[in-house]
Amino acid sequence: MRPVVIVPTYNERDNIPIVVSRLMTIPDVRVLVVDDGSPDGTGAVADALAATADGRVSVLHRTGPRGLGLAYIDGMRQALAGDATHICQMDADLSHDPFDIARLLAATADADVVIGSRYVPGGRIENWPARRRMLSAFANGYIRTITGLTTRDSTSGFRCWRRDAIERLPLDRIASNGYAFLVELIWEAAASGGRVGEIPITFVERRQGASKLSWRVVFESAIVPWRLAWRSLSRKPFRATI
Ligand SMILES: Nc1nc2c(ncn2[C@@H]2O[C@H](COP(=O)(O)OP(=O)(O)O)[C@@H](O)[C@H]2O)c(=O)[nH]1
Ligand SMILES: [Mg+2]
Repeated sequence: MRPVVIVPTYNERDNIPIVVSRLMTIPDVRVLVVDDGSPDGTGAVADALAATADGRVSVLHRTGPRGLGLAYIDGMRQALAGDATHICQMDADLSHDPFDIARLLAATADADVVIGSRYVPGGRIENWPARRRMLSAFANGYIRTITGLTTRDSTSGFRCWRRDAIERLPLDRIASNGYAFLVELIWEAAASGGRVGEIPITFVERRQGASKLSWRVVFESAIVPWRLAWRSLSRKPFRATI
């Protein structure tokens, strides 16, 4: 296995050294930090980590428009240009336990993508206020109802993919830029017949830095499931023959 863990960062200066040093304890793991010109200097901190990591850490400095989805697409393209056999996604704020990467990778033996899930038996959330829990639970129910996805945690940013599953994704056609990107990607994987697995994780709310969840991003997340529902209708075979 030659896994690459993509870690998108925006103002994560205090968190990224801890995340990277924990990931380095997992054999064979390489890290790709994708920074969007963080004003707090996260990019330079990541460069310093890369300089002392024996080639296991690299940094992609994005200069285009900021966005979680755009950062991941550029990161995935860069990982695919190398020899990665598995590509993982993980937040930089220590909400995702780097040590869980080993479990996610092992589970890709039976799935094309494995989600670290808060909403399967054994999954947990620590330190989230009631309104954030409600928003997340509502969002996942909303997504399942509208799109027909059966995944319990489609908004989780903690996942490992087999390389071929990422190669099959239409990365140049992904429309969403914010957190809805995570949903769109899982939907595309499932719609093309991919096997989506979920294993329980404990998600711990960040202690350092601030969430980037904004009303613009929430609004996009409300719209995208309807677009995906439309996409699934327009892809049905009976439509294609008209
Ligand atoms: N490169 C990049 N990373 C981002 C952007 N927005 C959020 N992130 C990162 O995505 C991860 C999740 O964001 P976070 O604000 O913690 O979201 P929350 O956990 O849903 O509150 C963190 O590692 C952020 O630094 C962005 O526009 N560009
Ligand atoms: Mg977070």
